This record gives sequence, C-alpha cells and structure tokens, in this order.
Amino acid sequence: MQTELWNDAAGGFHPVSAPDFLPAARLEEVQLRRLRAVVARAFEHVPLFRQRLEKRGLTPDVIGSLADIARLPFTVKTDLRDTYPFGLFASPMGDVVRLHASSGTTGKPIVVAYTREDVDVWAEVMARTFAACGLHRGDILQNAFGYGLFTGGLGAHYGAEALGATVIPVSGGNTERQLMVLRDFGVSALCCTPSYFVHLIERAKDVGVDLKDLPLRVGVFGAEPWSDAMRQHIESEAGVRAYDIYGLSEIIGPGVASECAAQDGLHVFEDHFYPEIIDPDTGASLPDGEEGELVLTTLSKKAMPMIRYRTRDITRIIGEPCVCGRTLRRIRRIGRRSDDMIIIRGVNVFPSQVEAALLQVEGTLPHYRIILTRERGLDQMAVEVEVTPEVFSDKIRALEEVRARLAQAIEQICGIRVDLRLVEPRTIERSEGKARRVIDQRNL
Ligand code: DLL
Repeated sequence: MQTELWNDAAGGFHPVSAPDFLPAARLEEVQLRRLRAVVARAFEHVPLFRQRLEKRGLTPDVIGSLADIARLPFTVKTDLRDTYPFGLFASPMGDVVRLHASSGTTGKPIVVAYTREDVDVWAEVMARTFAACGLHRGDILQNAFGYGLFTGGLGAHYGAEALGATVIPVSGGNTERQLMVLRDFGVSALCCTPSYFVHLIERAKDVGVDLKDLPLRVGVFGAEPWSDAMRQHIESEAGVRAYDIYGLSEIIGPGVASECAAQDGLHVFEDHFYPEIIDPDTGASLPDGEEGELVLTTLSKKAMPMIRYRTRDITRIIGEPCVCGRTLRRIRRIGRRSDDMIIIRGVNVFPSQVEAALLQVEGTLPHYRIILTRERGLDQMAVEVEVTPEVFSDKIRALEEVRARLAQAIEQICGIRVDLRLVEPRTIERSEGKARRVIDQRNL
C-alpha cells in the first residue's frame, strides 16, 4: 500500500518513511502516548521542570489530551545556560552515548545529550529527511556539514547511512577538496549550508567546472535561513533539486522538519517533535495558519527531553494536506527569528557573545557594531570596537596587543574568526533608544 503513495520511480518507497504516512488519528494516538511518557519522565528526572509544574499545582496527569500541552510551562534557551552543563539531563551519564554543543547567549555554549535510543531516533528522522528529499540506496552523499560539536555533520551522517546511501564524511570547509570529491567520486547528492553551496558554485566556475555536467542531482540545505530566490539560483546554476531541512540542537539537531518533492513547506516529524505556534509577545497559542514563534516538544527524547521549547524561529503551520501524501503537518520556511541571533556560515552568534568577549579584554569599550556582508557567497562578519583613549593614543604595539587578545576571545566564545576593526573612542554612532548593534548588508 505504501508503495502506491510513493511515486519517485528512481527510489521507490523506503520502509523508514512509513511513519510519514500514518493516518491522522493513529498519529495523534502515538503523539498522546509519547507526550504523556515524556512529561512523566521530565517530571521525575529534571528538577527544573518538576519545580515549574509543582509551582503551578500540576502533575504529569494534567495531560488528558494533546491540547493540554498548552497548560505546561515553556522551556527557553537561558534554562540551558542556567543549568549548564548537564542540569537538564534526564538520564544518568552511564546511559548517555553522545554530547553535542551549540552557542549559548554568552560565554558558554549549551550542551545537549543523547542516549543510544536518542541516537537511533535521530538516524531515523534524518533517514526520513533524506528520503523525503528523494535520496535512496545507491546515492553517494557528500556530507559537507561540519563534523564535531555542531549537530549537522554527524546527524546527517548516520541518517544517510540508515537510508542505505553512501556517505562521504568530508565535513565543512576546504573548498578545493570539496570540488575534487564532487568531481571525482560520482557524488549524486550533497548537503551543507546553502550559503556554502553558493560559494562552491562560484569556486567551481573559477576552476572551469560546470556542476551541471556532474552526476550531482540533489542538494540538501539547512542550518540557516535562505530564500526562494537563492533556491532558484542554486537549482539553475548547479542543475540540482534544492531542498530545505530544519532542526536545532536543543531538540535533536537536523531532522526536525524537511521539505519533500513538492518543495512547499517542511514536514515536521511530528511523531517525535510536537509543534505549536505561539504569539512571541504574549505566549498565547495560535491556530494553524497564523504566523508566530515555533515551540517544539520532544516526544521520544530520553537523555534530554524538551518540553515546549521556545525556538525563537518565526513560521506558521500549514494545516492543509500536502500533495506528496505525507500526513505530517508542514511549517513554512523560516526567514527570521524573534531574538537577535545571527547565523554566519551555519554558526550561531549572539551579539551578547561579542559583548562578553569585549568585557574580557582590557583596553576596549563596550561600544561595538557587527557588520555582516556576503562576499562570493560566503558570509563575512566584521566587528568594529572602540578602544580606550589610552590604548588609542599609545603606540601601535598596544593596539596590536588588544587586537590579538580580542580576536582570540571572540573566536573562543563565538567559534568563528571575524574581521576585527579597532576604532577611535566616540566614533561609533550612539543610539538614543536600543543600540543598533547588527548591520546586515547580506542580500538573501
Ligand atoms: O543548525 C541544526 C541543523 C543542521 C539544521 C543542519 C539543518 C541542517 P543549531 O546550530 O542549534 O542547529 O541552530 C539552530 O538554526 O533555531 C534556526 O534559527 C536555524 N536554522 C536551522 N535550520 C534552518 C533552516 C542546526 N532550514 C537554529 N532555515 C534554528 C532557517 C534554520 N533557519
């Protein structure tokens, strides 16, 4: 029966995709059962969650139906910071097989954990992601998401293997090597951030390689916002179908939602991640179709359950069914956030992290601007910082010392190198209201 639902002649139906097509009533049954279990688990093992429930006079029994989720308190990014590093874990370390980390809002990252089961669920949802993007056994996937603390590399890796594709774990960066692999290894699919792929297109042109002549068929892109204009550019320049995938470390990493052949919204793997939309100002639940902040609850996570996690990503749920036959609801592509997080080449950066670095280095003033540009497809981040009059009037040596120390502090805290410009005191425009810290000159 499932094969009838699946019309990709090249690939056929992969059994891993079966949950994508559950009848709505059955899906809700699974969701409710899992929601009850995860709330009970968090209540039992995560003190912060237990305290919040108790303060409201609630117990896990409050969940009679899926709609009751709205009675639960939200979890926010600062909860991860305040309980750094392991305070939200619901499993003993003996059961945790993997840790990843992502940017926090200040000096420390946030840490996320996975049990064996969590890692298996992650591989499953990423296999479903790749299947939805038309990949199958026999495909050769160049995985150019970064391996390491970032969830992109390993998340995509195990998912593609679970699907039966061949993975090349080339990781991010080293454009020359990427092009060599792309040209020589018969690569049929590639995944990375969309901006990096635009850069690859440019560099390929420079060295006289036409990506359209290669077997490359599919591009799977995510980890940062991109537009339909960028999709058209990628598809026409590289001769691929370009798909958007979405996820975040706090929930699992990539594998939360994915486009399908219709390229019309991202299906949320809602048997594992329950989506809601709220008004970011009031926290009130909004109905399907209305734009607001995406809130996600992990229905099956063991090591680090997240209950009503406020993603800060702005989107809306598409209630109507999709032509592909998947019964999973879709969200619109994410174009913006409700906070000031910026994403540079897939790395998340908060202005407050730059500020934390400034405060560590003597000789600088907390007056700064972040200027974002895009050069040859690659995002660049410049930071202008005022230095104290003493440093400025001193010899070049003092300036150079401050620059070196600050560059190191920013790289350590934000995880990326920036173009650092030290400027005279009182040269950065003062604001009467909110400081305008970020000047985004990238054209998406
Ligand atoms: O970026 C996970 C990921 C890896 C997703 C590879 C897709 C592909 P974080 O580093 O924790 O995790 O960053 C999560 O990135 O809250 C969004 O603001 C943004 N983001 C992720 N995917 C998209 C997308 C990974 N497709 C944060 N469109 C999220 C727009 C995205 N923004």
